[in-house]
Amino acid sequence: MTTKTLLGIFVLLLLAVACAPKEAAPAAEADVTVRIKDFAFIPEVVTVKEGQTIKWVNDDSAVHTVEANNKAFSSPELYQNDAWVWKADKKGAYEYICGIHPSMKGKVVVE
Ligand SMILES: [Cu+2]
Repeated sequence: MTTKTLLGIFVLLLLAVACAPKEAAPAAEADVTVRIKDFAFIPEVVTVKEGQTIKWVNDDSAVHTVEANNKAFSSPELYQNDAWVWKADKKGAYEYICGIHPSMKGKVVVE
């Protein structure tokens, strides 16, 4: 085969890879998921190991946030179907609220 032929095959392969249908990027994976539903965090208390991740998913049409009382974590405003992930990289117990509806309470325990 000539260099030109090899180059042609290479370009075709590149095109094939570039044009292959891609799967939608999966939502960020997490070790534990907390659903935000009907103005509550479900489950209200989650326990993870140090270094694991927690994902909050807002199932409500209302906007919510996830804010640790000790400021260890704070999410942006989560609209319906939005998700937010926090990596629990330090042991401890973290009580949190929704900054918009402070009566919504939850707790993360990192072991
Ligand atoms: Cu809220």
